[in-house]
This record gives sequence, C-alpha cells and structure tokens, in this order.
Amino acid sequence: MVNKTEKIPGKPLCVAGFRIFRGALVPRAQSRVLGDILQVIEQAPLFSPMTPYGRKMSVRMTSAGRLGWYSDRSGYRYVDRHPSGTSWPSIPDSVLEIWQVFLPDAPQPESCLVNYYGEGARMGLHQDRDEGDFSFPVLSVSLGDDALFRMGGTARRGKTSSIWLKSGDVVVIGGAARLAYHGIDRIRSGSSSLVPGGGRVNLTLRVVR
Ligand SMILES: O=C(O)CCC(=O)C(=O)O
Ligand SMILES: [Mn+2]
Repeated sequence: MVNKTEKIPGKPLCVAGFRIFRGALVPRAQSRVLGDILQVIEQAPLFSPMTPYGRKMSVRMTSAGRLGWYSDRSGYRYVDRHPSGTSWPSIPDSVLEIWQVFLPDAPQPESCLVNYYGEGARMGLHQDRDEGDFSFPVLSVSLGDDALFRMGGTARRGKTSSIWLKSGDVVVIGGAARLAYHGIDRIRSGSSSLVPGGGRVNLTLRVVR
C-alpha cells in the first residue's frame, strides 16, 4: 500500500546518489506496515547488538526474512537465527510490496533489518557491505520520529550532506551509492506519534545471497 502517486515511483530527490522518495507511504500505509513490524518484534524481540569493538549499539534491532544482520565480538555478519535460537519471522507482505514497487526487477530481499531508535539513539557513519552481492540496491523505510540522515561517498572521510528523513519516506541506495557511507546523527524525539511509546523504526531491506 504505497502512495498511489508513487506506484510508478516519481522523480526522487537525489543526494549523493541516494534516491529519496518523500512521503512514499501515506499515513494509513505507515500504520499497516508498523502494525506488521510490531508483530515481527513480538516474535523476535529487539536486542542491543555489541560492536566488534565491544560497545553496545544505541539502536535496538531485530530482523525478518531468511537472514538477519547481527554483530558481536566476532564481527558483523548475517545469521539465520534470532539470539533466542528461533528462525527470524517472515518479511511481512506489506513490506515486500514496497520493495516490489520500487525495485520490480530485483530479486526478493532475503533480509529486513528492523532498527529501533529511542531517544538519544544514533547510528555511526558506515557502509552496508556485509552482503555477498552488491548488485542490488538497499531499500530503507522510515517510520515514526524524524531522523537526521547523513550521506557521503565511498571514501571514509569524504564530504557528506544531511537530510531529515520523515515517517513514510523511502530511500533507495543503489548504483554508485550502494557502498557509500551513511548514518543517522540523531532523531527528533516526539516529532511523530506513529510508534507507540515514541521513537523511530527503520526497515532496511537487502538482497544478501
Ligand atoms: O536508520 C536508518 O535510516 C539507516 C539504517 C542503516 O543504515 C542500516 O541499518 O544499515
Ligand atoms: Mn546502513
């Protein structure tokens, strides 16, 4: 249930090769997707991963799909089970529909990372490079509180630009930007009432292989 005007995705805002589709999900679609993701979280509760450097991440996360992104002292990787030992729940149809609209020619994503940002949570500048295949874009969906998204190039210390992502925005990170650095500097706590109890939920869909 993507915005009708975006059924054939309109012209995106392009920043550093990142394609940003403002308001791609209308409020009703945002509620539907969030409801489905809250069910995922019930089956596979959010946890706080440890970085390979031994620091607890401020973002809490879980996954849906065949593979989930995971991190601990052994490094960043994809695993086929939640830390509790159960398989990850399936990616909800409402989420796959978004992928289908924006990336009809790509294979189905094998992973939907669910990031939860409470007050003060952030995600440092990084590349998405734990997948075995970088031929396909990464698609990200923002739900809930506004987030300041920083985008750079493929060099660690290159120039960056930032944009506030809002609930319902979709970002497609492909082509020259597939391995570009990006991160979330901060969220604007209380800027949306979509997520019960507040905060921001980000979905990151990826083909992993
Ligand atoms: O929260 C976001 O918008 C970005 C998340 C992200 O970059 C990631 O999980 O790799
Ligand atoms: Mn990322």
